[in-house]
Amino acid sequence: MIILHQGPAAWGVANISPYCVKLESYLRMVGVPYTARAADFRKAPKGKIPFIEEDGKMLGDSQHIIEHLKRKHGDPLDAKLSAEDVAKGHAVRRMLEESTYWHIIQVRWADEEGWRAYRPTFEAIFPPVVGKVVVPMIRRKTVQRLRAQGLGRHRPEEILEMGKADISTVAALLGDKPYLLGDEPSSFDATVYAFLVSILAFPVDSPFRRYTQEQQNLVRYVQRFQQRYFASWSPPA
Ligand SMILES: N[C@@H](CCC(=O)N[C@@H](CS)C(=O)NCC(=O)O)C(=O)O
Repeated sequence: MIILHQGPAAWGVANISPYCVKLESYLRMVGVPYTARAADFRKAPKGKIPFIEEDGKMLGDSQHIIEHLKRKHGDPLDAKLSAEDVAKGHAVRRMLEESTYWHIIQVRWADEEGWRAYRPTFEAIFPPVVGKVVVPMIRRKTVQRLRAQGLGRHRPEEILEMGKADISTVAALLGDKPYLLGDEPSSFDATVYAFLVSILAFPVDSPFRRYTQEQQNLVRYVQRFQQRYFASWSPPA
């Protein structure tokens, strides 16, 4: 049984981290059994979440873990995809994980309204006194990372336009299809669902979330995926 080390659930979503939602989604899609556990970052092989423990070995990075699981258990979701579809899925996944991710960070960590909503959720990961001290330091570091990545250097209206362009891209590629690449889900849907639900479920009415909510096909997509793979899920007690 795989042990999935990850962050906490919040806002009715399996995890506060989109990468953790992605990996948990994939495990559910392929039916690989797992138990979830609160991550201890000191054990994280790449210093990030999620990571897994399997036969006493730790493995980090959601995508490396998925590739490992494909090698070990086969690849029922992607085996029949054309090279063009794999390329399309890869491009969307990279965009969401390397670009759209920073818009999620901007809304939660940098924007004041987002931070007011996110802070208590993030603080709850730590013992009470520790959280009050450590979390403001993590916020400073995260905002510095936003600048280092580049997004944090732009004006708010420029950031919004850049985020909207990512969302429009997913909406246009999805179109009326039930899943990103057609009638059946592929592993890429784990990422698409994870990042969209992370935007839509965060309880702040930001212009970025509003724009995403306006893309009806994306909203329906998230509901469809959730119904199929998370109907039996409930927040850990
Ligand atoms: N490429 C990694 C990214 C994981 C990632 O960035 N996780 C964030 C949480 S959303 C994290 O652990 N951040 C802590 C840090 O960067 O120090 C993956 O796919 O697993």
